[in-house]
Amino acid sequence: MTTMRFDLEEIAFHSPTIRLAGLRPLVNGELIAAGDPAVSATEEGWRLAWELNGPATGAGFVLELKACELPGGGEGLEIGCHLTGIQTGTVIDSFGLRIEAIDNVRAYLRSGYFSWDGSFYVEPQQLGVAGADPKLATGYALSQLLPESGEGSVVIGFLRHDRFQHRFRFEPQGASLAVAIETLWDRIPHDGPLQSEPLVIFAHAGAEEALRVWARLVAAASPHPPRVSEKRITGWCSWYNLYAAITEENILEHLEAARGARDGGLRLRVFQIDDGFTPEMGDWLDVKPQFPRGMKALLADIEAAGFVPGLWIAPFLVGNRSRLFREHPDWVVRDRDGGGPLAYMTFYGEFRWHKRSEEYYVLDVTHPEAEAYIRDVFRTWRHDWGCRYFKTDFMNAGSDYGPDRAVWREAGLTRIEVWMRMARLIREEIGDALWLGCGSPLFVPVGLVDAVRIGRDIGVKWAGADRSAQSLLRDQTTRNFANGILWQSDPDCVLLRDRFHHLTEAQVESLALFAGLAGGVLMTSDHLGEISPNRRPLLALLLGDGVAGNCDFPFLGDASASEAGAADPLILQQVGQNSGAARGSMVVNAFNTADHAIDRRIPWARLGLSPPSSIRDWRGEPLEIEPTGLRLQLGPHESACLILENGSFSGVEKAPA
Ligand code: 9PG
Repeated sequence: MTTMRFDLEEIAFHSPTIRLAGLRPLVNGELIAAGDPAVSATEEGWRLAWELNGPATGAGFVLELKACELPGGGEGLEIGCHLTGIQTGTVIDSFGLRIEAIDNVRAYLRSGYFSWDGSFYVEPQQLGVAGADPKLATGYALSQLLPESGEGSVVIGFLRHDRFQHRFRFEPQGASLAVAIETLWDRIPHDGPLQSEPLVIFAHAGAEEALRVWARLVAAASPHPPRVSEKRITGWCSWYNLYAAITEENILEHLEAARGARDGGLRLRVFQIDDGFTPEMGDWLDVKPQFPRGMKALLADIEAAGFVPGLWIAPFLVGNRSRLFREHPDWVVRDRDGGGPLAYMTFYGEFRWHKRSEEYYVLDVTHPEAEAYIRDVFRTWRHDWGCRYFKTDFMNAGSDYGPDRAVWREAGLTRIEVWMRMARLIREEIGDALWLGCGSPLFVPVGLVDAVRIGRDIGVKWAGADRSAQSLLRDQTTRNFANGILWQSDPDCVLLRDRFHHLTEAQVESLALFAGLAGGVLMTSDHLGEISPNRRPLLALLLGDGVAGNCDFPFLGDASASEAGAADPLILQQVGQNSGAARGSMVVNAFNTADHAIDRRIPWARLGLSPPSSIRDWRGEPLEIEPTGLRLQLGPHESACLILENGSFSGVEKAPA
């Protein structure tokens, strides 16, 4: 059993591989402890107490440590972090713990706060490089440390996310790594003692499974139990084909096509109209003339066709040209600097995102009238218009700014308490409708949303940081662990059409397999009557029986298979099928993300398997079985999606890498 222990002499955490030493209190980003902590035993563990100086002279910083049981077995440590004796009126932006020396770290997980800001492993030496992306040095909610030598990982993360934002700042420290782990207190009033949410630290033999353990702890600590339904969210969304050029006519044409495909056996459930039907952000009850009958009649048509009708909204956004802003300029969040409206997004040039506004502000949900308005919007959409699937977008507009930047009508709330007002009211108004959070904090809405977008927008090209395939490859692997535990994960729509993109046949197929096999949200924007006969079976395979599932990325965080120091271009995905007709079979999808061909043999034990009795590709073509391992010969960006039969796969223990 892998355990994490605390060494009282050294004042350090020890996993079998990684040591974390040099603990220092941080208040408002500054190290303000005088000397070493006084250590004492408590009923449950230990108490470390520091006396503070600087602006907090007379105050104390306390860490309470105790053992905690991990779901699935094993023990970790739970850390409570407190400030005591801080004078009322002392403004606290943040406080937490700095760990000065983390040894034997090959890489750490930089976990982005919301859908679009990415989660990926960073090697500490990348931080020192001039011009390095500043995102590398800052993560949120949790981190994972992978050892330089030895196996397994260490996870450090907070248990609750519905009151504070938690920040991890990384810094190279000689040959080791330092991290500041802070609670963003956001200047809320206090009368002396300040307490953080519990932080856990534990060691684990695996990488992805370790992150799942954290997700289960978060699920258990959540004030609302996670909404994880058996039913997978599948369907059609207008954005990635029609974009903003939607009209009642072309929506109905796509509806007919979707109905035909569904009646032909494809498990399509939701039919969602994306951005483009409202004239301005904020004016959510107005509809463009392209929808002459309004949305209610159109949603009724969608319902009558047997789909769950869905709509897109960006509830925090208010365009400067909206009627809402013209009539209620006091309903938006103000910028502390200058007192004008805080601009979350600006479009001063030619590109104006198919609307008129130059600036987008943030709806101040702490204003009672603004709250009443946005409640009315959700209530009307749900109960009058008949919307039963909500894609709420740009949700990070409500979590990006703290009180150092933003002024809300009601003071004294953390940014996350403000965000949660919006999130709770949405769930209250939409009842049991389905809800996908997009551009959304990942862990704050656990128990409120049904699904979360886990990456950036899909595009029509392979390479690049934005609207390309490549960012999905990165974010889907590092965020897959939460799928089915905290919510269904949404890798964004899969592109299936034959024309109007810059992707090769191999790329389209690989990307569809990669997203679809994950078992969470699976939507497409393409015209379902125009899917070519050779892609249709692929979509049918991926949609399966409509039951939500999950997959493993068994090589996540593994450097042993890397080519010449670079990250391994081979992504391996495994789906166990322990139910129904597929009992005893296992799907292994091998995706060569490199620009060159690869030829590999993966030993069966590394896949946690014995040699199967048969292998066929997803089209049914049989493959030769090699006794030593799975032979993979893949062209650039090509995938092999293989179905392995054996009859005894369930419960096979994974061999160590
Ligand atoms: C609708 C889209 C889709 C998509 C979302 C989100 O800055 N921008 O101009 C910008 C445009 C679109 C966008 C993000 C940023 O994408 O992820 O699925 O719903 O909005 O406008």
